Amino acid sequence: SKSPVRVAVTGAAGQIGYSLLFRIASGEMLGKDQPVILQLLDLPQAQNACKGVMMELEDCAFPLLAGMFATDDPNVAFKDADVCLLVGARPRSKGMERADLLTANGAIFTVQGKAIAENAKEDVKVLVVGNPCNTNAYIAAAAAKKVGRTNPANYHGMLRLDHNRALSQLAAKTGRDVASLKQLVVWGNHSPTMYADYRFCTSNGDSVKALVNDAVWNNDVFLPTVGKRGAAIIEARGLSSAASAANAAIDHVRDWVLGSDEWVTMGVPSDGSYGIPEGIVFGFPCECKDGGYKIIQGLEIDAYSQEKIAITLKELTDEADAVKGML
Ligand code: NAX
Repeated sequence: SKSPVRVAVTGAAGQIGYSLLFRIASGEMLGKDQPVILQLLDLPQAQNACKGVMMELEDCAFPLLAGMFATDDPNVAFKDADVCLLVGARPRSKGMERADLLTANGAIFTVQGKAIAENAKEDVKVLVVGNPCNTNAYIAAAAAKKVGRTNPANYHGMLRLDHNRALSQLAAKTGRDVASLKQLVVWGNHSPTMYADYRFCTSNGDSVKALVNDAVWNNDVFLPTVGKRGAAIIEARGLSSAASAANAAIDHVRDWVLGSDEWVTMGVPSDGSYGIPEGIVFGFPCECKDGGYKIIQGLEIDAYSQEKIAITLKELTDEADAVKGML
């Protein structure tokens, strides 16, 4: 049988953690034949809650769960990790400015990026879920780069929830099965500025753009619905998206590790593709194979798309500027 893979999860006592850990332990992320060891990181005041989560994990008697521990020390949590899911982050409190939020998270993700680079496996795969996830991933990658060892291209931000949200909206609009929809892209930042782009999307060989055939719906309904979905969930549920965010994290890592025949949207450090400045963590269409990923090249960017991409990019370069002093 396979030797266990070490998965570190931060913010393990939080609501996304509660939806995530059980699915990882049951094999939904890395495969039904892949044992896992869970390495949970959370703040000192959340250690008791982590204990409770571990008791429940025990009580599931998952055959694939080969071990687990909880800690408040990033150096311990990331030790020999193969996959790191960075879910814990500083939420925006009342009256907190965006700049304060960025620096508060900058402090967390410089520490964690360094701890990962110093302790995890050299080929570690890192997915940042905690918001602002693109810039947090950018910060972690920058901190990791100073240490060396790990691959800066393996520090990702999560755009998959936006991708999945867009897929469901398109399935409802076209009346097609969600599974039939291929080649969707969500460009940019995990924020309301993201640009979900179905110009290349097909359903059983038919163009989804032609099926929709409604530029007003695209601009006035589809993009705002996907972009503001997080806020709509908070409004309805009284809590932010958790199970769907955990599901998206599992999708992202599963496709990255096990490969995917389809395009998937990943927030990855730009290599300069599509004119996005190098290093900016940006939603791109990607192909995953042999444990790696490649940005799909050569897609035509029309004037409307150029404008949308410029808006979401501007937000990210502003965020990068705001944290420059910390890197
Ligand atoms: P919760 O507040 O339920 O849980 C967060 C957990 O993180 C808490 O247990 C807290 O103690 C812990 N934590 C805080 N700082 C930490 C640190 N420095 N090290 C380790 N643990 C730390 O939040 P939850 O609903 O689970 O959301 C977690 C994060 O995901 C938030 O930043 C949220 O904004 C973000 N989201 C990202 C999404 C995405 O698509 N990228 C969608 C869902 C979600 O909004």
